[in-house]
Amino acid sequence: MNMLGEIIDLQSLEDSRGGLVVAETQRHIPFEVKRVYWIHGTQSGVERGFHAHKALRQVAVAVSGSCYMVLDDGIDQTTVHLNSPKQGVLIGPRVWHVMSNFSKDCVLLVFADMHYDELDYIRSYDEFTSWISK
Ligand code: T46
Repeated sequence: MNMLGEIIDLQSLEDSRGGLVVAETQRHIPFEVKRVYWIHGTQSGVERGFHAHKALRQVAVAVSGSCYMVLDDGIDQTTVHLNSPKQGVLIGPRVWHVMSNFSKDCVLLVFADMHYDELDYIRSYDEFTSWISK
């Protein structure tokens, strides 16, 4: 069982030309990556997420800009400030999550261990709390 809001340090290489960040499967990303997507151009004041996944495991990295993510496992809640291209947050299954306060330049890159499947989403908080208590 992973810690709620576990931060993953990626490999960061910097020289006089700038930075290069590496995310390798098993070394930094604790699963085989099946899908990568990114969220960009989020308007000011917009909140996203408001769901949990039944089985999906993900790592989210703000490769540009910043945003906040609230993670809630039904018992504990934690807030993570994603503001570095060198770190990601692990979003386990059975974790309700909400992203907010996106900076204008925020690009939130997400590594996922399954292809997209809407049936894996729980998009109602009431359904989430009753599902995790089963
Ligand atoms: C998550 C957080 C961090 C697809 O068709 N394929 C995909 O791979 C994804 C990720 C989404 N979609 C569709 C589903 C919706 O019709 O794109 C639309 C927007 O997705 P959603 O409203 O779920 O976006 P967010 O920002 O609320 O959540 C996303 C991911 O969907 C979710 O898995 O954990 O980012």
